[in-house]
Amino acid sequence: MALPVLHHAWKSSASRRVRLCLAEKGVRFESVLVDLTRGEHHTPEYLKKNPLGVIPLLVLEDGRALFESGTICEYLDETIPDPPLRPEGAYDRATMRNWIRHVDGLIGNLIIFNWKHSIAKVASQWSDAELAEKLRSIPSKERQEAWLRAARKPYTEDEQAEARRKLVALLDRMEEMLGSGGGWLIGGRYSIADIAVVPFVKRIEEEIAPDEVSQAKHPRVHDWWQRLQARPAFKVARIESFYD
Ligand SMILES: N[C@@H](CCC(=O)N[C@@H](CS)C(=O)NCC(=O)O)C(=O)O
Repeated sequence: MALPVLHHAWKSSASRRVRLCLAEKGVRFESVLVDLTRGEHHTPEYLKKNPLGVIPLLVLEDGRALFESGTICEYLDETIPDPPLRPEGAYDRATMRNWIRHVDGLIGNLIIFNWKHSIAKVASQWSDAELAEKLRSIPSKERQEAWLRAARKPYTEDEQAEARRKLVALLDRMEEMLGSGGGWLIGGRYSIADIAVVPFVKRIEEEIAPDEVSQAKHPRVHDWWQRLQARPAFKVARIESFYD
């Protein structure tokens, strides 16, 4: 039988979420790696399947396509209920969706740190003509700007400090949510609410503000992070270092 096909990249935050979800569910999938620096997510064929021109994209066994990592994770949880990855009850599920939306809104702050590794290195080598052609194929204004910045205008120290501040505020918010006692962010069990934030915490701990994920600064987040990384799915999903 055909397997679902995941179009993704190992270091892409949104792809990491979907891989975590697939790993928790024990789903086998075919892996198609997308090279963002080659614009493989901006080709007409790709845009037909995901008009947003981003990864991940999950093509189901029957050929239908799904995009948006939070949506894909919810779909997987609805169609493969075991183990459950959404909290019980309509209110907690609604809260989970708002949380994912909140975290999604912070992605621009993560990009500032993530793209300086490989993406900016490649993009800064493009000629003006090459850059102009790449920008034309990008469907959203916001991402056009992100690529332009990567290619020509590195983020300033002030912009990086502001992005770091917003990402640390995410840890503050998590610390508060974890204070309600259940050990996980929403509804007392591990869920897509936790998965949504894993790629952020991984990068905050690795490079952006390592001492903030400490027992001293955010003790509940620190404990949550230890338990999260100990889950077998974390290894299977290959949430690995940006420096490798
Ligand atoms: N809200 C989307 C965000 C997807 C997204 O931003 N993906 C990034 C990688 S983490 C991407 O494709 N970036 C390439 C680009 O913007 O051109 C989701 O959760 O799936």
